[in-house]
Amino acid sequence: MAILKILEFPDPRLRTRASPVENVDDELRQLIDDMFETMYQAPGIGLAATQIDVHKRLLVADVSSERNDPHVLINPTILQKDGVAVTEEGCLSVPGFYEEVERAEHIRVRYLDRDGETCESDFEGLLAVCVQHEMDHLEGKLFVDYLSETKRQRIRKRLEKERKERRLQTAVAG
Ligand code: GNR
Ligand code: NI
Repeated sequence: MAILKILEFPDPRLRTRASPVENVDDELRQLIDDMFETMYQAPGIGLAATQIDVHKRLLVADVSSERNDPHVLINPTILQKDGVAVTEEGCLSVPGFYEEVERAEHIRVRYLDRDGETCESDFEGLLAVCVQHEMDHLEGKLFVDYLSETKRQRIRKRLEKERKERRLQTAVAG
């Protein structure tokens, strides 16, 4: 198991469109386990492969408070969307910022599970929001893209400033 490094906005690699997974094998299952470990320790409710610089169509999620309801979706496609849900979203790739985003309330998704079996599931509530947020990552899209240009720029500038200060601090300490 391993904790993987999470890319942060505005890293251009977060804009990569992920490619379909061709083989659901032991190597992929190792990556899935590492993604869960990374998501749980962050802590986050979801993680897309894009965020750890792996550009494959793969996401993990667990929105339960007990952290015992893991979901793995490989090559997900949305079959149906219904209703509207507005949620205050955050993102491990945009640390410290939370903004309201409008998504579908219910979704039906087709995907492969960790055994490579085709599944269809209905998701609602926070899990539906999370799956849509993660599927956006696989398209190179971030929740900040739903905000105004002004808000997005403000977030980008603050994160760039924080990163610069962290670099200076490391240089002094090191
Ligand atoms: O941990 C996360 N919380 C969250 C809250 C509301 C809507 C979406 C999310 S996903 C996020 C983890 C993450 O960045 N996944 O890509
Ligand atoms: Ni995210």
